[in-house]
Amino acid sequence: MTAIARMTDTSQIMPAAPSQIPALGDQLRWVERMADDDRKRKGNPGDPAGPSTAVITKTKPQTKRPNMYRVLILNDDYTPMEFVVHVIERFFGKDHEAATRIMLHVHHHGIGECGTFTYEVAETKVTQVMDFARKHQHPLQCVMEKK
Ligand code: TYC
Repeated sequence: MTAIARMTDTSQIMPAAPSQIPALGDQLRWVERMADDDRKRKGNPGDPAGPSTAVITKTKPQTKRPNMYRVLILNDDYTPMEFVVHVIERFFGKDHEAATRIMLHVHHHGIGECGTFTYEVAETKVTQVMDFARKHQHPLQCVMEKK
């Protein structure tokens, strides 16, 4: 409400009886005082937000960590070890030593992790590995698992 608008609420400024209407000087001082109150509440003219339009600023950062997925390969009796090493190098960016370590882990334990990715990247890796294994007629299996 502006100072001028508040003038219509005469109960705040004037006694009820018309015979006691304040002198013009008093009315002008009242208007000035009300305008001053408004400035204190709203800031100066040109300030974007007054009291009724205040926006509560969130302090919590609006960044969320994405769900992550492990991409795993499974052991089988037929896929050649060197093929598995090649797959791990080619699709998971591992050097020969790391790829060999992962392949041997899978060979001995039945399953092993090639990497951790967001959903769409993990899904793409699984598809690439499965397509590549099928193309070479190996039964190698690749799956993803939510962390
Ligand atoms: N067990 C396979 C062999 O003896 C090798 C192998 C390793 C296959 C890892 C799949 O994910 C695999 N030829």
